[in-house]
Parts: sequence; C-alpha cells; structure tokens
Amino acid sequence: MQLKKIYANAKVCEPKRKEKCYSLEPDLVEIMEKSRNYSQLLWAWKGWHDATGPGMRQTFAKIVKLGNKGARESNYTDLSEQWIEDFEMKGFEKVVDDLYAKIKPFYVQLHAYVRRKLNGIYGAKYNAKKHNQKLIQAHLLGNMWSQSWEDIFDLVKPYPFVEELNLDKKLRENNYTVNGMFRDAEEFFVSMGLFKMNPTFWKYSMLEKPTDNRTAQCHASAMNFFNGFDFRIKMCTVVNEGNYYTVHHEMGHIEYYIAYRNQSILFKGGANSAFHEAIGDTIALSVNTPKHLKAKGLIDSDETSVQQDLNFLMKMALKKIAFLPYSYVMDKWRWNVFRGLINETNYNEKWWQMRREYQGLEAPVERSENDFDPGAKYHTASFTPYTRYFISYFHQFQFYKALCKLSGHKGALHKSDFYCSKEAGAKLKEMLALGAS
Ligand code: X8Z
Ligand code: ZN
Repeated sequence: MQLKKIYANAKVCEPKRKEKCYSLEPDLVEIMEKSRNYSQLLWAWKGWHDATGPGMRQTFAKIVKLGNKGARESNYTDLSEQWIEDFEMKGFEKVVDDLYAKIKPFYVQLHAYVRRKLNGIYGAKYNAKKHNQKLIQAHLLGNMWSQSWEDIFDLVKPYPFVEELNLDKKLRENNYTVNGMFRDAEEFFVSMGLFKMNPTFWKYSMLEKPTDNRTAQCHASAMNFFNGFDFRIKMCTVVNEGNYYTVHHEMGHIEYYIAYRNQSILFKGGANSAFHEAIGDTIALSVNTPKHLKAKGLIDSDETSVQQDLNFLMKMALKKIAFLPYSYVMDKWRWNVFRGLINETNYNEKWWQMRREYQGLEAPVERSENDFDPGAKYHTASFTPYTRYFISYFHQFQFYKALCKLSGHKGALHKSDFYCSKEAGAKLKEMLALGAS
C-alpha cells in the first residue's frame, strides 16, 4: 500500500474492545498531550508506531531505490544531494551541523532539566534495570514524536505557582470556533497590509475533519493550485492553543502563494523551502505575546513579572529548542539512507542510535528491525524533506527580530508584537512577492 495511505488510515484499537479504535488526529495526539498516565501514554505511543511503520518498510526501501535512480539520472550522486540542493548553497550540510553544534549546549541543559522533572513524576514507573538514566523515554514529552515539548509545560514550569495565560481556556471561554481561529490569522495579516483570503479559499479549504466516513489525510497542509486564485488549506483543526499556532503557520504559506502569484512559473516558490515554513511561524511568535493577546481582549493586562517572563521563555524553549535535534535527525537519517550508509537491515537500529545521540531519547519498549519507527511520522510517509523546518526555526526568529525593529519596538524582543504595523507589513510583503526570483 502507498505509504501516505497507511499513515492516513492507521488506527489504534483498545485491546479488550477491538471495535473501539482511535485515529491520530484528534484522539492519539490529545492523549499524548494531556495524559499523565505512564501506561496510557505507552499504549498510545506503541500502538501508533506499530500501526504505521512495519507496513511501510518494504515500500519505503523501494521508493528509496527509485528515488536514487531518478536522482542519478539527473546527475546527482544520490537523492540526498538533490534534497540538499534546494538550499543552493555549497557546504550546506556543514552549515546544518554547525547550527546544531551551536544550539547543542542549550539543548543539553533543557534536556537535563526536563529529564529531572520527569524522573520526579514518572520515576517509579521507569523500568530501573533497563532504563538509561541519561535518556528520556520518548512517550513522556507530550508529543507522539517528541518533536516539541510545550504540552508538558505544566510539568516543568519553573515557577509553578505563578499564573499564566492559559490560551486553551481563553479560547473555550470566548467560544472560539475553528472558523474564528482562521479569521484571527487572516485579520493579523490584513492588519499589516497583507492579503485577505479569497472566496475560493473559504469555499474549498477543508478546515475540519470530515464527519462522514471518508478517510482524511489530517496532517495540516497548504496548497497552491498555480492559477493565481485557488489556494487552500487542509487541516483537521480543533480549538486549542497548538492548533491556533498551526493555523497561523498554514496561512503563512497561503500569504506567500498569493504574494508571488504574478512571478513567472519558475519563480513561483519560496526563496527556499525554509522561508516558506518560517512565514506563518514568524507571525505566530508575535501573536503569542501578552501585548497581542491583550490587544485581542483575551487578557486584561500585558504587565508581566520576571517569573512570568521566565515561564514564558521556558515554554518557548520547549517548543522551539527541543525541535532542533528532532528535525536534525529526521533528515540526517534519510540522507544516510539515500547514501546507502543505512539500509533495510538496520533502518530502525540506526534511527534509535541517532535519537539517542542527538535527542537524548530512548524507545520506551524494545524495538526491532520488524519495526520501522521513522514511518510513524507524516513526512517519512510522504517523502517530504524536513531540513526546511530545522532552518525555518532559525529564520523565523531573524524575521521576527527584523519586523519588530521595523515596527519601532523598543525593549525585550520577546514582548514585541508587530500587529497593525504597516511598515513591517510592507517589507514582509516585498520579500514574499519576490518568490524564488
Ligand atoms: O508539517 C508541518 C506543518 C505543515 S508544513 C503543519 N510542520 C512540521 C511538523 O508538523 O512536523 C510544522 C512544524 C514542523
Ligand atoms: Zn508548513
């Protein structure tokens, strides 16, 4: 079966009630985010990894062969070189390695801090004999892939008794709908002089999971139909903080599509794929600030104490710093597969070797070469390169800083909101309109 089909159809069923099955979105994702029950988390984690990877293994190997053949026929050494070429930069892999090395000391501290907190919570449940005390078990970080850790913020909050804005709660209290979240994102872009979504967007986008028995590929995406007006988002949106963020991410793609719609076909693309991934996230950084949430009437005051600031920055680190080694591993592993340095005999062994080395994670249960744990991730099933996200997590802070400056912000960077800044908007629009030219 096609890999993407396996991913879209995978379900995890209860062992005693086989008819009671859960899909990734929203069920398993929510368990991973909210459950603090070691066994339940393990069940969801193992269930999803078992339901996806093993069936993908053979087809994945076949596609690697074909992909390499295609790349070589186009004079690349293999598919890794073709993927890397997207960034049009000599020595790009070294740039990635250097960025990772720069961030590593920070990540190591974050990891050690989180590990200690988790030991305090789940310690007794760890299998003391098997568990490596230096590693964190992969199912305890609030996320199926341990790629970003903000959903365990409540467990690791530096000042637990200081109250924070709980955006989830605020969205519920204000009776937010999915449509309302998309309207908010649109309104932010428009406030800066960027584009409104057009009727085609609202008519043909799939903003919620279909409720009939169609299977939807729920992983959020934004599509350009390359005719100058048809741009759509597909997302199984639910009303919560994480999705509020992702809605801005996806609309960032659409804004970019619209901005470069008049470029020649060759240039109808991002400056590179990382630029494309960074636009919506840049906006979301601004949306996330107390200043902005006050402007939206979601909180009463944007005065924050030092403790609140530190809590805020910890949450940011859980989201943005924890992501870096994850995104690094995703493509390092695949580049090495394309190069023949990893093959069908050791796909999973090498995957976990890299997960240990770079992310400091271990599988909570024994894994073998019958498993194929990289396949639990959408981008493996869809053969979507992932370095774009790694790089975009640097770009987005660079873009954010520049837009803050243009909007006239003074003071701490993490408090800057460039909502309504036409100066910042004009420059952003100018950059987006260049597309890949
Ligand atoms: O895949 C995405 C977007 C679509 S381009 C929702 N992201 C990566 C992921 O989910 O793994 C955004 C952050 C990283
Ligand atoms: Zn994206």
